[in-house]
Amino acid sequence: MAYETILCETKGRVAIITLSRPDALNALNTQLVGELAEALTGYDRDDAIGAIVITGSEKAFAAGADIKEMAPKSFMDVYREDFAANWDVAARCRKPVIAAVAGYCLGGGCELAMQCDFILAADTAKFGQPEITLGIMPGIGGTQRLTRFVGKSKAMEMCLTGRMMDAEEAERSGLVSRVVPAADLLTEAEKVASKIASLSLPAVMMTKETVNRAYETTLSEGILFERRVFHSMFATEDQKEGMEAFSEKRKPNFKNR
Ligand code: CO8
Repeated sequence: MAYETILCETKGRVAIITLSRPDALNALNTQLVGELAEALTGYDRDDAIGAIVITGSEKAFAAGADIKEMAPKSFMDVYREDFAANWDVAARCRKPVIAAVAGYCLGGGCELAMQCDFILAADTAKFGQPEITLGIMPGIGGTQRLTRFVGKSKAMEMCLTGRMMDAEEAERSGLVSRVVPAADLLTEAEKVASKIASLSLPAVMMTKETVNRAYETTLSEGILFERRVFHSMFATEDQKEGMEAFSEKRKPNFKNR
């Protein structure tokens, strides 16, 4: 499938989607989000893919939603079309999605990265929710997800002032899993994605679903959900294979069943 605003490639069982609107620092517009949704849905359905990486350029993961596209819209326009209602494209993916972030990761770009399962940051990454400086606020989950990641104080300061957080502060605050030198970002992202993609896909998907449950429910309900899913894993061939391989001191040969 030929896209105009993203580039797609696969390496083994890893799919890599690169946001590509270089003239607009990868700002998210309707076309880009549509193409991203289509690519992600395709990879989610593709048995040959075990993990997905979303990345941008050296200068920007994405500098936000496209301000020029949004500027002329009226309240009635955004309300009637329910603008951005389906922009939770990465959050909807059932396979693991890793954001590999270098440079600006702002507004809708930061919200997209936070929809991913974890963020790997280059030491050049800068995170922020600058919408307030445009007279608006985050609109695709930023007020909610950022607060869960970094706590109220930091989230409030960032959303109310537009202050950017550098990679080191983002790691210290729990927004990103790791910071790596910019030159190694993609290699590291591919490495971690291919590690995940080498494991049992049903176990990976069930684990992702269960960790995400922690954001939606109480501790006791979450633990019950975890136990039910854990029990169900004993119905998979991969559980038998994984445990037999351990006993036989060999590498497991997962069949993703
Ligand atoms: N939208 C459109 N174009 C953009 C955007 C953007 N978000 N960001 C950068 N660009 C364009 C610039 O206009 C410029 O284009 P041109 O060369 O044609 O003038 C080009 O990209 C390069 O940008 P700069 O020249 O500004 O590059 P600098 O290195 O000088 O600055 C910055 C980089 C600091 C990142 C700067 O570009 C900037 O401040 N960008 C805007 C950041 C921002 O405010 N982001 C938030 C956008 S609002 C948002 O994300 C809302 C999400 C919720 C939407 C859903 C609502 C329901």
